[in-house]
Amino acid sequence: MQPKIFVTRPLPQPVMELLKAHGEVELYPEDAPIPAEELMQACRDVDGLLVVSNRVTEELLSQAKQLKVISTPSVGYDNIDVAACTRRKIVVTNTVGMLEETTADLAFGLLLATARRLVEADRFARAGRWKYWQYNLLYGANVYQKTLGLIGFGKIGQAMARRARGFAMRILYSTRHRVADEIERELGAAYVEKETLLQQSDFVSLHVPLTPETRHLIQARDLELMKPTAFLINTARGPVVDEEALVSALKAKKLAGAGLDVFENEPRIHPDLLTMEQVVLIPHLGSATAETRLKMAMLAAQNLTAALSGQRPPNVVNPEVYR
Ligand code: 8YV
Repeated sequence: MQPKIFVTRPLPQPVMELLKAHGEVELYPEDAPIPAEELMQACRDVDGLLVVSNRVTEELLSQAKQLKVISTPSVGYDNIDVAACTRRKIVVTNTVGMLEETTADLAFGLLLATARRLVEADRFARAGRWKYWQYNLLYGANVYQKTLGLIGFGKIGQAMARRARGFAMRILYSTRHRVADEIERELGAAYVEKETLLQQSDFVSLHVPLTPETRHLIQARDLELMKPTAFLINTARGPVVDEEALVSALKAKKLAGAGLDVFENEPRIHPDLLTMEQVVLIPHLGSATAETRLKMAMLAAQNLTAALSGQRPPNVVNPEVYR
């Protein structure tokens, strides 16, 4: 009997074809989250689940007695209760290696847009407010030769460092596991404690996964340490920042601005952020290019079909299931 596969979003045709070659595929046809109850129903008799952004809870898993593999086309997997999957010997896979450069492009773009007020300037121009060239119109902040503080120094953090070198930036990083000397030398990055990084950086960019340890990693006391001229860039996960504290700090001018791709309660954006000129707000677009999304979806399908064929997929996030 062919394995049953459930896919929560329409994916590019070659990806769907690959899945169909390996099993009986059922698809939620909208590019929107499937309602939780419907997902639970759909998973009752499936062997493989390819899930985008929906939460995969213990409750869902308890109903999904046949499930052997869950594959997500993302690097983050905080939407999946991985510990509960491991207890049930369900393999969980992600798409590490596919989207880091694309996400770093966006993070650096957000940094530039925030520093140079690009979105505000666009709003100004479109509103017909540009009457004549002005010497002091829409001053921004220099990026060149400034200090960039990277919190989290995995693949995306390091890709940011490579971009920052082109801007002759001084690069600081803080992370749980300090990287090898060669990598520090190659990227010209100095390891410092988070407090030092916050105090010295002109731009603080977040590149950690969301885990219980990183939830609210940036709180009021951290924002307090930042320079009043500094900017916070978040393309990681919204809950890494205490959004209420960020709003208060921005209002009190404890920092100069923020570039945010992710939010604490997506897709809700804090209403006060919506009124602030010094923030750039974009809807979770880190990996959003056609090329990268295709590669992510393809790898997610390959991970899924490998596991269903009894092979060990290359991107297993819970290798304990094989012990
Ligand atoms: C995904 C992301 O597109 O990879 C991640 O962790 O945040 C994005 O690239 C998004 O999570 C949907 O799966």
